[in-house]
Amino acid sequence: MKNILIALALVTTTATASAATYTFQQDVDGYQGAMDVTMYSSYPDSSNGYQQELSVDASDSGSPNHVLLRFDELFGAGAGQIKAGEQIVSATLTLEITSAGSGILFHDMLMDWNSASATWNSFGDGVQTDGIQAAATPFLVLGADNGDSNIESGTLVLDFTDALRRMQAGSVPGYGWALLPFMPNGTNGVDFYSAEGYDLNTRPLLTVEVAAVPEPGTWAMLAAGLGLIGAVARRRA
Ligand SMILES: [Ca+2]
Ligand SMILES: [Ca+2]
Repeated sequence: MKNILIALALVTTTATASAATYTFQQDVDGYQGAMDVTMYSSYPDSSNGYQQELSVDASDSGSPNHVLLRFDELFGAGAGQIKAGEQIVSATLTLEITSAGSGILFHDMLMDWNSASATWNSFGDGVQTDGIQAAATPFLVLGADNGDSNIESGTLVLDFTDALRRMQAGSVPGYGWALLPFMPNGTNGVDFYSAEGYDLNTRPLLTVEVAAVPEPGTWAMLAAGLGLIGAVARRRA
């Protein structure tokens, strides 16, 4: 009796706590929620959301570029979405770097934006890390304030676990991230494919692994099983 109950409890919790992995990449498996844009100080009113590559640079022919990147529709009840109550175990952002460069500072975006209308001038003078447009402190810093190729070309995989947990918890509004250059010496631009990249597999990719929380019924069954085990043990004692 006791062994059967333990086995039942273990099987039930293992089944509901199995991990799932969600991936979000523009136009792959029906996902349409990615958006990105480079804002050029040299073309301060020009809208560039359609470009196949993005560029973070302190000096693109003398002028800085800022990049905005976001993934919408991550959370919900749909088949490919992160469900309410699912615990984020890990998350990564994968970028396909086409030009090695100095570095990138990642800030949470706090102001809403759209890649069809975001320009250097629409943010005043590029994205401001003022705690209103974007968070004052970067949550991830790659590379250094020099002109070296600190970020190599090729596939770059970044740990975005905490970034996704902030979104799930609602401590950030979910407007994605500003990708900013080191100023003033991050003069070697980092380029990578956008959500419009010709090859779908090179577009920015968000991968989120979750562990399901056991449903209330499972907990009840587990508790009942443990209670019976306890009762059996007490009778034996
Ligand atoms: Ca874009
Ligand atoms: Ca470069």
